[in-house]
Amino acid sequence: MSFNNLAEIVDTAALNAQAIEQLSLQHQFNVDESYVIQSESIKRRYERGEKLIGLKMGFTSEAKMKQMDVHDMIWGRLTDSMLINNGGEVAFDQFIHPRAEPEICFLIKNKIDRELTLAEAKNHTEAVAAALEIIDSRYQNFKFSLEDVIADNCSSAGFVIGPWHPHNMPIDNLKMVMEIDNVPVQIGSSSAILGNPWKSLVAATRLAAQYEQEIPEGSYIMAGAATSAVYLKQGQKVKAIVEHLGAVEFSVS
Ligand code: OOG
Ligand code: MG
Repeated sequence: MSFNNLAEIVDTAALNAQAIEQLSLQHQFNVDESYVIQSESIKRRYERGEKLIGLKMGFTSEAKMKQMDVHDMIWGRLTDSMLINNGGEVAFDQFIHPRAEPEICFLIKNKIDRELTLAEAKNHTEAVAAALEIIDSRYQNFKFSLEDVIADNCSSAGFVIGPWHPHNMPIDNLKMVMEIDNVPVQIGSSSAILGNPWKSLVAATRLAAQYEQEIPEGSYIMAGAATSAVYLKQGQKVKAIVEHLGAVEFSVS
């Protein structure tokens, strides 16, 4: 089966919210090839009119690597159809088995097309914010190999961004709490993200350059979750509160 066929399988699973068997059980592909499948599946979204609005990093914290038993950093693409307004509502039915996780998001000021140093990355950034990501692996039981999850655009399904703050405020050790229906379900620190979320942005510039994905001006870069992810149920209100960055929330209808 071609990479294009495999891309169609993951894309259709996402479109129909229908879980599929892990691709790697029937097909052999390496990490570079899994990024080809991802890019082909995202092309199908572009053909339906979706626009690239950012990138996401994954497995940038110990908590996430342990929870999913995947131990390499990954990156995926964010399109406009995944963006949820802060305080907005998402329909449970559009997902298979959604989970939420607390993150930090960067707003990119100038186009990036090469690996940046930490200082350069800061200069290319306009603002930082608290964020929540909704992940929804297209694979049965939320189980996958490294190659599977990359091919599936790193489980991307939705994201919400809180109020923006100047890029020069310290974000290396901020308390992060995720609440469901006002009850804390995850508590962590932004330092869980590679010791400092800025390092995740640097890694994003490296990986994007390696895979020839330009990061346009105005892109959102999600740094990866600071804690494990939590399964969502219909009717819930999900909120992340990040010290000095404020709150971000959505509800599931
Ligand atoms: C893969 C996505 C990982 C993160 O923030 O670490 C991720 C998954 O857990 O399904 O988004
Ligand atoms: Mg994430």
